Amino acid sequence: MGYETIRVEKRGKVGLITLDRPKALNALNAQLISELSAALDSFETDDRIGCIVLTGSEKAFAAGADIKEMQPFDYPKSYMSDLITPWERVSTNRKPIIAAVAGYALGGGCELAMMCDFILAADTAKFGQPEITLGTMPGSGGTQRLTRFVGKSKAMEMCLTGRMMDAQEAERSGLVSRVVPADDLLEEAMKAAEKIADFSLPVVMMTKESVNRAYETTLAEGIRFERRLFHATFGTEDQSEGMTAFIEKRAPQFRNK
Ligand code: CO8
Repeated sequence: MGYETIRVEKRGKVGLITLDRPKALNALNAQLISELSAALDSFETDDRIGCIVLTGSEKAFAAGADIKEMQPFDYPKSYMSDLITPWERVSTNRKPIIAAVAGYALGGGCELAMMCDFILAADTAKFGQPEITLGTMPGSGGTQRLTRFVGKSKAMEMCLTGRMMDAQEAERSGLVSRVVPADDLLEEAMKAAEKIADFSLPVVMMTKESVNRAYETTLAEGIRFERRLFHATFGTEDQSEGMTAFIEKRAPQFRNK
């Protein structure tokens, strides 16, 4: 499929998606979200892909939802157009997605990064929910996910003032997993993705599902859910191979079964 707003590549077992609307700082319009959803769907169903990296440009991961597209909307149009639902394909994808963020990740851009499984940030990254400055508010999970990442006080301050946080603050407050020099961002993201893609895919997917469950349930239910999946890993050939390889002091050859 030909894409106009993203670039899509397969690099070995890693699917790489680059947001590509440079003139609009990768503002997320309906076309981009639709293309992103299609690319994610194709990687999700591709057995050869074990992990996905989502990135932007040096200047912007994404500077938010496309303000020019939204500006003429009234309430019925905003409600009926259902612009936000397609974004959910990012958070419902069953394979791991790493957001590699350099430059601005604002509004919907920050929300998009937070829908991924973890965020690797360049030292140039800037995160923020500036919707309040436009007379609106986060609409794609910002008030919910940011609060879970950084806690109420910081999330509230960011959503109410529109202040940006830099990469160091984002790491300190748990929004990003790691900060790396901007020049190394893609290489570091690819290294992490290749590592994940070399593990057992069903076990990787179960692990992702289990960590995500922590956000949606009580501790007791989450522990029970984890235990069921832990037991399920013993139904895979890969668990047998992984443990046998350890005992035989060799590298495991996972077969994704
Ligand atoms: N939408 C549309 N165009 C944008 C956006 C955007 N979010 N951000 C930047 N652009 C465009 C600019 O209009 C400009 O285009 P042009 O050259 O045609 O005027 C071009 O990108 C370059 O931008 P700037 O000249 O402003 O670049 P600067 O380096 O001076 O500034 C900033 C960079 C600080 C990032 C600045 O562009 C900015 O403040 N952008 C807007 C940030 C923002 O408010 N984001 C939140 C948007 S609202 C949102 O995300 C709601 C999400 C809810 C879910 C949505 C579901 C649809």
